[in-house]
Amino acid sequence: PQPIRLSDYRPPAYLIDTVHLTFDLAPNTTRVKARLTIRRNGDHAEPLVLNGEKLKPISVAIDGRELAEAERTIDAEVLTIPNPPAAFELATEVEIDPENNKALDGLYMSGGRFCTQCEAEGFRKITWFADRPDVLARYTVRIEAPKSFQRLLSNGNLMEAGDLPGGRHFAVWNDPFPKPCYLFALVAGELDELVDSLVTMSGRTIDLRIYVDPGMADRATYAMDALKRSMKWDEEAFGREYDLDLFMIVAVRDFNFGAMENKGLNIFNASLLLADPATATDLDYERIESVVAHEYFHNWTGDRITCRDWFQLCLKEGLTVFRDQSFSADMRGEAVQRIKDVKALRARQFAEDQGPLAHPVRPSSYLKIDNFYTATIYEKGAEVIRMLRTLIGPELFRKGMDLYFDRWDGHATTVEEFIRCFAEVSGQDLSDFFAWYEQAGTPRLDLKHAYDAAARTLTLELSQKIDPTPGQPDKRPLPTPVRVGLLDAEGRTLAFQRDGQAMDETVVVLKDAKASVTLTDVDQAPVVSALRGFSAPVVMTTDAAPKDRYVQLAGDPDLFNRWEAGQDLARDLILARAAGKPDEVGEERYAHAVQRALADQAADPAFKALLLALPSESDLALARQPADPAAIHAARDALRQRLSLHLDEDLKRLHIGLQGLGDFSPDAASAGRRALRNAALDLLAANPRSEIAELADGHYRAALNMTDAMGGLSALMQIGGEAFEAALADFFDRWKSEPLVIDKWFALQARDPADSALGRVLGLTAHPAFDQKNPNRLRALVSTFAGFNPARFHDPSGAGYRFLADQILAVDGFNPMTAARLVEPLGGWRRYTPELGALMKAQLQRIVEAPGLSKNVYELASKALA
Ligand code: BAL
Ligand code: ZN
Repeated sequence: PQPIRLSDYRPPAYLIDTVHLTFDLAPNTTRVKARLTIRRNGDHAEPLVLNGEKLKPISVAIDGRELAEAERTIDAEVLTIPNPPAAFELATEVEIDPENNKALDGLYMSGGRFCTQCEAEGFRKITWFADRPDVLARYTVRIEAPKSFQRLLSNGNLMEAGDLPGGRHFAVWNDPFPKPCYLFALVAGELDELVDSLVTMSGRTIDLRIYVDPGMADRATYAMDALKRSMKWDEEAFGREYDLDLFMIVAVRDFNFGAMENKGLNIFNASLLLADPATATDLDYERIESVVAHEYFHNWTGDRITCRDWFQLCLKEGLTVFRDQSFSADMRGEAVQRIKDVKALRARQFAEDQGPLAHPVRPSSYLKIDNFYTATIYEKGAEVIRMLRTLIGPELFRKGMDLYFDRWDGHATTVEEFIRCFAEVSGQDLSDFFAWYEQAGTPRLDLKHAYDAAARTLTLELSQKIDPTPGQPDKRPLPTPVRVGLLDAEGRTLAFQRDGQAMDETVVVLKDAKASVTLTDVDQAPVVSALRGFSAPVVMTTDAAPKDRYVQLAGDPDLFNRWEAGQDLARDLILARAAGKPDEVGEERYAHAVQRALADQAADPAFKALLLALPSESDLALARQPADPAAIHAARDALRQRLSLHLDEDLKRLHIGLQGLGDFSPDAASAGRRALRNAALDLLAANPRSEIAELADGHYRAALNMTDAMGGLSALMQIGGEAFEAALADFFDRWKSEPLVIDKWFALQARDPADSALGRVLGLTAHPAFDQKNPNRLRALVSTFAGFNPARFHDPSGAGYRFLADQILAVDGFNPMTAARLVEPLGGWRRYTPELGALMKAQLQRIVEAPGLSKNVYELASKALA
């Protein structure tokens, strides 16, 4: 297959101004009539070429005249009309089969309801169209269906609705805002409705509606609350007001994405919308808040201003992630949010950057754009925006955003134009900064410091290096903001001067491969607290001694670096043990330092819960190569055991002291207390004794909410044995009619590091509740196993890899987009020991050679081998 390249971009040959669609809905034989007003874009004689896949043609007419077969050609991918007029109306009719659409893009059925997913290229499976983001049109949509499909929804405002003969009804929707077709949406079916409203900053009342499975409306109240907070926040933080009179969200169970920002009609994976204390964990609440915000924020950064082409995907995604992260930080606390965001970035994006699938935030070629909804485009894309704000300052950043909204509202644009807005308002030349979008790979920064006691100066020497990535052997230095503060030996802030100005903290911008900065008026040899708040997405090494890390862990006022110091210490101890050189004295010292940090009455429980968690096995595998997952697992477990022993009394005290009282509240402070209590239990379970098994069992059985039930079950899993098996059976029995809870049951077992767990996971694929066709269920078992159970996935027999490849090949037969997202864990094969790497590679080869493979899976598996 031929790749699509950014350098080949050409403006559309034809523009489409208005779209009238009529849907006659039937599960196997939906008829779609389209009337498009089309005009030639520029002076040329090119044919009209419209995308269309899996469409059964019924008719094609221009200005009311049916075209003869010789006047148009239809193949599996396009409709071509050689000599259309300069301006005309194209009328087409096609038939489609939503019921058998198991790829879940275009129009399909979930739980007996019709729904759509058009990003990136699903609209072409609904009707012939210029399926590219730079063709913006105004849509009117008429939906007709039997009345059993109770709600008939599409984008925009409802214009008309009523009954039709034969037990049928209709609705007509109009969206006054021009949009690309990937933002089109349609939903039809029986749904309950939660209704609310919001008065905007200009005094308009917006009707808010969330549609869910019958009987589930109560579970949408948190999402509604999150929506209203998001709408207010966007007004306050970015001056953005909602535009239509109506905003709707629909929850569906079968969905490839997490959620989708269709104009005025967001469609959500039910797992990211429905919550009540009994069935959702605090993490679910947190994600719902963040994803509701993310999709809402897309109304401005995505819908009103969209991408010129799919290479610009980060223009809307990185920016919108940055916006949702900022919202979550305001809702839940900046430091805790930042730590969680950085953990996610390192786990997914850093791994991507170190493997064969590394790509720039703005890639320059692809086979299937579906494969580029990646951590690099989303999370690293957000980091790039965060650096931009650090470099030019928050006021100029806001000015640049205002200019961007003013200049590009109603248009499709590029990352260059976005950056141009900030260059204009700041007067800075940002051309070097643009390399962050074009260059793949995680920069490695090194920091050395030298203190001159006589001169009272501190010199910081910074250098950067970026390893080659596929297709990019040579790298340029990237302008990198490094936020720096100094501490004295007791961890107190040490003031200093830079360029004659007194300060507590400064941002050093490393523009070239090396930089040197001298800070003056430094009273004593300091502890350097660098890269505060993780001011750039880099891997940093320093010449700091372990004692400096202990000072930071005890009291760095930058809470990110306080946490990071603990992680650095733990990582070094685990890697030393994994390499056969355990530092027992260091381990005791670390356990003692964690104990002191836990005793800090001023610290937030959510922060303490993060301090208690050791670096993940996947993070550790990235830190030293070739990685031996079994040795890492054993070494990490050993440090957990030592911590557990050392902190035994403290953990038990926390477990009792933080017991929930009164009604459940999902707020951040209450969630933080639950997180710490469950983290304490989790660590106690690392040193299993009968009293701890009883404690975990009691915790599970007394749980009044899903967070605690999962905490108890997970602790029991670590301990294993009959109590765990009984609780697991009890959990299934209690929740078997709740699909979102049963997903958790599958995911928990997929994470079990016990020796027997691989057999259990294989067995679960034959469980009556396992359903490969449902992406949530598939991901709960298969992605969780491959991504979060390194000890068992990397089984020396290769059985874990074979299991993943079997699943990829089976799912590729009906849902290539979701199958392709399972490939990544095999992609890191070069980072592992040669024996494991060879086994992983063999499975990739088996995948690539499989007959009838989709472009999606082929692209990722073949790149992983290259
Ligand atoms: N646009 C796809 C889903 C999301 O990022 O919001
Ligand atoms: Zn998004």
